[in-house]
Amino acid sequence: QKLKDSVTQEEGIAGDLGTFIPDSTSIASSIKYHAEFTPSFSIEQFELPKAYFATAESVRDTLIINWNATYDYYEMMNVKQAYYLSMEYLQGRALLNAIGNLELSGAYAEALRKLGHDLEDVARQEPDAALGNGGLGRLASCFLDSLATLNYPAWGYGLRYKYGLFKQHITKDGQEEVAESWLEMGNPWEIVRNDVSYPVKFYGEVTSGADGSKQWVGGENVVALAYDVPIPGYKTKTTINLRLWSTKLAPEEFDLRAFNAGDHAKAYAAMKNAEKICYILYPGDESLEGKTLRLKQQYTLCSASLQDIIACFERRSGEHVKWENFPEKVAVQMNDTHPTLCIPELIRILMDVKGLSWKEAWDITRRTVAYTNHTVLPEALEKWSLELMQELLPRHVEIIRRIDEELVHTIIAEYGTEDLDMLKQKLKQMKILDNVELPDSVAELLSKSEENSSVDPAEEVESSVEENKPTAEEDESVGLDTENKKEVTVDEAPKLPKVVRMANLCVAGGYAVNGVAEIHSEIVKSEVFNEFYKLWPEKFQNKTNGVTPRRWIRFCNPDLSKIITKWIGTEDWVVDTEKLVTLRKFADNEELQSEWREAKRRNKIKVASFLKEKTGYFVDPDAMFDVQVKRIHEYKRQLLNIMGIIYRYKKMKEMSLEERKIKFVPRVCIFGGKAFATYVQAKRIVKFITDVGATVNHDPEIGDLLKVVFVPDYNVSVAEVLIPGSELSQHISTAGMEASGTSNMKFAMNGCIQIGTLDGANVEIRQEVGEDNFFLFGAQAHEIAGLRKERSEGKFVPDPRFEEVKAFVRSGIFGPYNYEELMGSLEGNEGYGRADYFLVGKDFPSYIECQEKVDEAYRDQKRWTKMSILNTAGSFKFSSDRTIHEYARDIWGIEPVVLP
Ligand code: 4GP
Repeated sequence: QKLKDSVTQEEGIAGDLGTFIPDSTSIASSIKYHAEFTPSFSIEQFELPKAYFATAESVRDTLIINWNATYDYYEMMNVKQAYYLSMEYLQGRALLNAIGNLELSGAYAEALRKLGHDLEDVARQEPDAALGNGGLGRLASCFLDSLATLNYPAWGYGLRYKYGLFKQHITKDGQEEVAESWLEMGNPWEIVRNDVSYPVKFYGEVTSGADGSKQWVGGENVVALAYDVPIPGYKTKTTINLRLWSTKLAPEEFDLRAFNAGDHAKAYAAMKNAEKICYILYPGDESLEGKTLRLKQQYTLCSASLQDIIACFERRSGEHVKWENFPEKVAVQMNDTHPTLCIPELIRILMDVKGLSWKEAWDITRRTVAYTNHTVLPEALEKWSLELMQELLPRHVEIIRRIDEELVHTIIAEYGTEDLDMLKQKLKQMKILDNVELPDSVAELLSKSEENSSVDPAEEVESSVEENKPTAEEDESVGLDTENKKEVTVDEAPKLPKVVRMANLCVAGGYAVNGVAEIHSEIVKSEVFNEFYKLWPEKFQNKTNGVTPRRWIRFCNPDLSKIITKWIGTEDWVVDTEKLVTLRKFADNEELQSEWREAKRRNKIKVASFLKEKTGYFVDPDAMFDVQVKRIHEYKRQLLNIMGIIYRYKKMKEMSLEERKIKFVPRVCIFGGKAFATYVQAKRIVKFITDVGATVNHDPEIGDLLKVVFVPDYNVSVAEVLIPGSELSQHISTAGMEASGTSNMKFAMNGCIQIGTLDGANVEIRQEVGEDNFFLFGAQAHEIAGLRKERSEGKFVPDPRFEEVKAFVRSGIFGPYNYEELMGSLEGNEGYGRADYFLVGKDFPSYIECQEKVDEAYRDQKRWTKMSILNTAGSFKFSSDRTIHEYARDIWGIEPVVLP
């Protein structure tokens, strides 16, 4: 209070800091204060980097006040709280978002002007916090914004990677990865909590007490230290917490003796060994060391977070801790399978530390933990080597074996033993431990039928999506994570490795399992986890993704926001997106249309100057801006897009100038996205796109009729520039493969019209914006398996236009690089072996025909603008506020708590 009083007097702020609303004068003085006491900059200067830091620190002061108030209130009310565990958060920049949410943008702009700076220039100094790869990481960040805005008691937990997602440089050889050291200059948004740390153990052994209790002892011990990032809600005092763990050596583990004896390297190695856990997001895990590190990361997140959650529960419970009430106070959401170790870790703590029985601990866990699946790609469902896990986490493996045994008994109880073949199939598909001997009692029972059985027990039977995926022989590049696809040659994997199937553990241990769009949730039920769905239909849910309308319209597109507010008559749409529907009735209004087009044009001019700065290419703001930005992945089919562009280019070249102008609308085709460093095919695609750009953009015959630009280092901040200035956006994945997509939602909100397949959330977007306002093409999800079969039987006849494009590429027009691997992959040549698994050739004709319809619609600007308005109007469903309300209601059982 003393401190508060002194600050209050200093700054001339009267009364309670919590309700004080700063004006530009007090803000300017706070920025000046921080500029003076910001230790990392020289005193005399007040250049942009320093201005950014001082500004951020002054914002942080306000956040801390609200954050403390939120924390204290939750502590006092002891309400049920949700905890979102995610290995990824793609936060992007925080400054404009924070002051926007605090409704202080104007005051900050004014204060900085007084100090000689422009707010936008200052904001651009901030590095993106890219603690994630793509979709699921950005979703987590949108969720935090919605949770705070809607006053839900909830926290996020993650890891504080020293290096975020790599920076992408585009060179003449394609993509080059460079470490992203986002913490280099310090991070004004985090608060290190030296008083919040937990021990995390690896290796060691399990000992049994006389009473049967277990202790995990010895091994390697590190400390997880909390760094807190306050997350402000929009127009509310609620400021929740994102707690990121960083690891270090426990002080008592420092080998002073070795150091003093001159073995500095030994003492240093132990320190680095602890710290390296949080060095980078997605360490390469081709090597055993890499795999070990990744598993250590996952366990660190789970162990530290659960110890913290449990400590909070005990503290709030007071003297009488009733463990059976734990699920009434705590909901833990696992963002994909990466935090699966939460399940055995919660059981371990409850049993070994708190002394509960197996039955109690298992029951509590099954009522506490829920799981979101983000991908149907079978190669992305994590499997960990049992051997590695046994070594690193011996106690957890005991627990997992027990869960698996319970599961086996549940399956036997459900299906009986009459049809043993069927039972074996079920076990093979559902067991958590794969290729691991069954418990003795079960093995005996099943061995009776061995001779009659058609199932070879040694045969690897995967989940029922197996038939949809390339076999190991066809697919030389089966990787691990969807966004992180990497190439692994088949013979690197031992024949039938004993593995822990993390997704099966999630389904068995979680009380809810959800997909992220309607079609995806159906596939989850009917394919990915079909057997589990039959066993526990009540667990399965859909939660269609959403994005925060604050960052993704209100702040990134102020021009359009003003127009929306003017026509709707209120700014409430920022928290109540259903109000956007009102725009529908004005879609034909000429005045709105012209304002709408002007706003779009201003945003396009910003994009054009951004492209000039980043790539050197000049583009015409009057051309159509056609954008595909997302991770580079074969299933997302950037290859289809670029093949379509090449077709367009070739046709243009075959025509006279006049014909060309009549037939084609001028287009700027913009790509952006990162390829995982070891995903060779994705990197070839990047190189290919940039080479096509180099040829087309310098072709004097073509001029402004067609430009192809690859924006380097696509990230959240780049998206904030590109999306408002886009007109057509491409979401063209092979149907059934994109779980949801979230950029499709951002584009729709910003009035971009989509060209897309019936995949992921596209299906729902099309429903909401109306069929006439969505360019649909391509095969549907239910047709894909048949089409692949047709291909493999050699029955597929490619469209001559597709053949023409491939031949054109092979003619060498795009330079000396060998595109044979790419073109071959579309044909299934021996050696490249994918037989166009993603059906680029199949969808090509309908894609280019659909693109002709796009040109036609664009020529009629009234029609186009109407479609654009109707996209924004129809995007109301895709606010993450809606999604979070659904999670809160259907999965977590939490209620909003509004601070007094
Ligand atoms: C992504 C999915 O690929 C994307 O469709 C979805 O919108 C997003 O999650 C959020 O649910 N998956 C990943 C991943 O990011 O690593 O599997």
